[in-house]
Amino acid sequence: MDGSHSPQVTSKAIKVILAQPRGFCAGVERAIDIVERALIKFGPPIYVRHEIVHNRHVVEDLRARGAVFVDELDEVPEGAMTVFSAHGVARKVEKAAAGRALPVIDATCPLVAKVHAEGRRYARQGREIVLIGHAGHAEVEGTIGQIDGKVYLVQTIEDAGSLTVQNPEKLSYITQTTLSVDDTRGIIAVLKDRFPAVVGPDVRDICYATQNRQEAVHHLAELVDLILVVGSKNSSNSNRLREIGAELGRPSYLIDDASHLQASWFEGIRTVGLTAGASAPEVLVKGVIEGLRQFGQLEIEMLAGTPEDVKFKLPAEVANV
Ligand code: 10D
Ligand code: SF4
Repeated sequence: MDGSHSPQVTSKAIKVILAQPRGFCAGVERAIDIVERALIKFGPPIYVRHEIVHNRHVVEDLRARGAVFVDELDEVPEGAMTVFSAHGVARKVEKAAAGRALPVIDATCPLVAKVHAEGRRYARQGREIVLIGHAGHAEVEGTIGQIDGKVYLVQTIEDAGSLTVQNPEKLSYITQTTLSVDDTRGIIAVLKDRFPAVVGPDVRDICYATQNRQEAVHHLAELVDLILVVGSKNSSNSNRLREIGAELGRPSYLIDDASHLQASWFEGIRTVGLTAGASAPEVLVKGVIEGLRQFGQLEIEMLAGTPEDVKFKLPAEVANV
């Protein structure tokens, strides 16, 4: 491909290497599909508690089509069709919806729900639970609120180093699905060192999509001078991709779309790595490629990466739309 049609093209050549896999995961595809199908089946407005996924463009697009995003259920009118976001909700939110007899479709990713179930299982075994994750994140609030019993939130190695628990012999841990695999391994190592009887899934709560996209950035960083991650500021998994690029010594930028590109980033840069978080649509990646043409003639290459064929079943309420 070349950019010979663009009047802004310079003679500089930039190689763009696309990470593989990148962009939408199966949980995000399913969550967006649920809202789209609910709009078709029930008609607007469809109320969505929290952003369905953490992507500005996805949210704006669905809003334009009749989705109404609310922070809390008390903003939902009586009887209105309500969708819970892919990040999951606390039990009290489910109960509040049931108490008001709101019709609900749950778009919680099955892999987030699996972590909820794992935490509940540990609680039934009489274990206290350490949740490794980020304070204030929707998934973390949902997971804590799905588990009866003591849950300690640990965000860093330092937190793990200073944690005190009631019974170290009955301790378990679970994790948020979108963490850095390397950081999480470090935190688990400290927990195991301090509480040898602790049980947990190692890093397997970090979902396949998160792990594959991180691995692809590791590979990308060996080949490029700079990394662009398409994703929104509040997207945990997208932030982790940018961080990994930076930790591997490559200037790395998290951008919502091509409008965020800055000319100064590309001075002296010959090779650009491009990836996208699990909530970022591919159309935005295409837009960024188009946007990059203003900085030079592009040569585009695609990395080989772990193939993904994960697909989750839709909830019964919208399965036959
Ligand atoms: O912030 P995040 O990475 O958890 O969410 P985002 O909506 O960006 O991506 C999908 C991931 C989900 C729903 C958590 F599993
Ligand atoms: Fe599910 Fe993983 Fe996607 Fe989160 S990032 S929605 S856990 S598949």
